[in-house]
Amino acid sequence: MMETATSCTPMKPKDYKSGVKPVWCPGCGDFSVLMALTKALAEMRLAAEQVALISGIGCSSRLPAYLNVYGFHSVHGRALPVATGLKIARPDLTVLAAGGDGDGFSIGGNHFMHSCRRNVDITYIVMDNQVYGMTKGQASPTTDPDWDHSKLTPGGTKVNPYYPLVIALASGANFIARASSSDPNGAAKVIVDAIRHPGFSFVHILSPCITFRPEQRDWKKMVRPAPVEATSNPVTAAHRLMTDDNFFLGTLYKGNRPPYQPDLTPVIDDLSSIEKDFEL
Ligand SMILES: Cc1ncc(C[n+]2csc(CCOP(=O)(O)OP(=O)(O)O)c2C)c(N)n1
Ligand code: SF4
Repeated sequence: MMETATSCTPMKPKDYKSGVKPVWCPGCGDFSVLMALTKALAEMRLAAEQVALISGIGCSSRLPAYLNVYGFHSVHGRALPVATGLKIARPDLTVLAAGGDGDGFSIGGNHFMHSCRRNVDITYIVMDNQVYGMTKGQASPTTDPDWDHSKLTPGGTKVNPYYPLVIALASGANFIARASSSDPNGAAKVIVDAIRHPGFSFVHILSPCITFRPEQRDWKKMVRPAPVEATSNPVTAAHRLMTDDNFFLGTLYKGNRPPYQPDLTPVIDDLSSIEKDFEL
């Protein structure tokens, strides 16, 4: 994406905060994602009024309230269509979408695939904690089959998880990266890279839910930088993404597809002839 507007004066990460105190549980990974996002916006020197953040529903989707950029807390699974419409109508804005794994891959799964395919120039950040945090711990599409949450899924779901990075690549996303809330500086770098890359950029952030999945605190010991540079070859990327262990971090794929940005000039000014065709 081109940096279409920059602030006149450099802003500090804290200048992008709204002042609203997050209601997340102390220790939730989403705090670090908020920090990473403010660092990324400051690094790019984007004016707050040139950025819009659209979310769905969930703990992670509360993010827009905590930033002073334009924000819209939409409905469950619908962040991407709203963000797509906004970017098409206002190509001058830096448009970001954000949410959780339940929001983005379950109810919003169809929008995820088609947003990758459509390749509008937006950046989609998913805070994956492999659980529905806000609704108290149901399994999500990325939950392991044997995760045994006593009352809700005794013995586990026994259903294989979904691999969002593989789905993103197969559906046509133009940029794919993984970050971790345990490394906010690394996450900020990846977000900057994602915003700068044209087309649909998908940033998968491992962000533990310490309340319903306290064992995810160990993710910080498991994540590590990917041992290779990002590739632009989708075949190479497919092989890497299908064989990695979900803990390699960094920008993993950078494609070359031109973004979709339709011409907004009205094709027909006068609708009366169409109305006539449909007259009863
Ligand atoms: C149409 C609809 N269905 C279900 C819900 C209930 N609901 C609210 S948040 C949520 C799960 C959110 O999980 P996730 O996206 O993983 O985010 P997290 O809370 O873990 O950050 C659900 C099912 C809803 N708000 N709207
Ligand atoms: S329930 Fe989980 S995801 Fe939600 S705020 Fe608490 S730790 Fe974070």
